[in-house]
Amino acid sequence: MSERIVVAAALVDGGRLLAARRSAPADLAGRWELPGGKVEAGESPEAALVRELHEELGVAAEPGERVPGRWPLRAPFVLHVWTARLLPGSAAPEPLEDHDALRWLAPDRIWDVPWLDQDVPAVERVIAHLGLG
Ligand code: 523
Repeated sequence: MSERIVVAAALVDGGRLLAARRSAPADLAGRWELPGGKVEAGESPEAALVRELHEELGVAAEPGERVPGRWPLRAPFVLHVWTARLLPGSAAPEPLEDHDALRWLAPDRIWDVPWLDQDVPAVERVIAHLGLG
């Protein structure tokens, strides 16, 4: 089966990184992730990122650049990460779907939350890429 990309956002505002706590499915609930979702057929990763952030968090966001790396999820999914920022005038993020809590993490707080196992190496790469911390 061919690979399917899940895009996730390193959404940064004022030097803090947004983390979202999953509310479903049961095996992922309570763990924290970089918010995002599956790229649909015919959709660019950037468009998927903007769509997912709008659906899940109610924000208007702009993708930046791809954070180098790819992290395998349950087959056939592979996680790709993009930087993103809120557009001027965007609503503040709210946990509308899939999440039940959000936190803006300052660099010295990033490891305070229990990230999904598969997000840990991605978050490490985000920190290095953005020079956070
Ligand atoms: N992950 C993951 N980390 C991460 C994301 C955004 C997603 O491990 N940062 C995993 C969780 C799911 C799969 O990727 O197993 C798909 O993510 P999901 O459920 O957020 O994708 P959606 O929102 O596109 O899913 P549905 O619309 O519910 O099909």
